[in-house]
This record gives sequence, structure tokens and C-alpha cells, in this order.
Amino acid sequence: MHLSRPTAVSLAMVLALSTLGGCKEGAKPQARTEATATGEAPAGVTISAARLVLPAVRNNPGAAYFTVTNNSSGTKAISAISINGAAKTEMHQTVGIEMNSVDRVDIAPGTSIAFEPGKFHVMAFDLDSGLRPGGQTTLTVQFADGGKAQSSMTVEAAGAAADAGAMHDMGAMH
Ligand SMILES: [Cu+2]
Repeated sequence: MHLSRPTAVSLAMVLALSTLGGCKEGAKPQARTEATATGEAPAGVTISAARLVLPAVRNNPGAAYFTVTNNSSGTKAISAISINGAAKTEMHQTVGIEMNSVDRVDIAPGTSIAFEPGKFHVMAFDLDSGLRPGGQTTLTVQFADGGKAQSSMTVEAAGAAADAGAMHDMGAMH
């Protein structure tokens, strides 16, 4: 999806997606994910507030939210996300009422990027049935320079995250 579409068409797109019962997968799925962190966490990079919101309807994608802070002296580029128990992930950016698939997210030195409802988010596909509300899993953030940073992430039921998970299931913005 692209930004140039007129609003009326965009709305039609969202409605079309909602009839499909889920968030549409991007045209460029990333490789199957493995949350085995072999790389070193980049110095000065930290992850906080990581959570995975389960879909209200089984087999729909979940949504992952977290904050990455870059206290190093250079820009860090997030290139991929892995979540234990999710076969595949995509980074998305919500713009207006649309969402776009993004390949990388740059974090300038001394700043943070929040993946949160209405902004950047990660969609997690083909979730393992062992992921239960109240549980924990592991988030791995991969950087373009080859480094990886990991964090534990809490698993939440769709309703526990206010409207974020529910809106995801409807294919609306999130
Ligand atoms: Cu999305």
C-alpha cells in the first residue's frame, strides 16, 4: 500500500481488508525467523516494554510493541524482528488509516523509537499455540550492521491491550 491513495479509496481498502478477517500480509514476506541471537547486542542499544498482543481470533496475526533506545554515537537501523513462537514477522508503519510494510527503521543517536499502536508495529504471523496470555516469549531485534539485541516480552490477550489487538483483527489501523 502506498501513501498517495486518496482517502476514500484508502477507506475502501481498509473495509476490504476487514472482510478478509485480518491484517494483510505484505508483498515481501521476510525469511522464516529464528530467534537465535548469534550477534552481539550493539553497544548503547536497549529494548524496553516489549509485549506481544495475541489476536482475538485464532490464526490471525498478533501485534508486537516495544521501544528501542539508541544511546550509541551512530544511527542504528533495525532490519528485522524475530519473536519466539512466531513463524514470521513484518515491520509495519501506520500512516493515517493505512499501514505500510517497512524494511528498516533508523534510530538516530540519542533517540528512541516506539513501536506502538498507531505508529510502527510488528505483525507476528503463524503464532505457536503455546503462547498464552500472561506468558513470556523472546523478542530479537536485528540491526543492519549485523548486531542483535534481545528482550523478554510479555504475552497479552487481545482485550488486555485496550483496542490495539481487536483493531488488528478487524484489519483497521493499529
Ligand atoms: Cu500491520
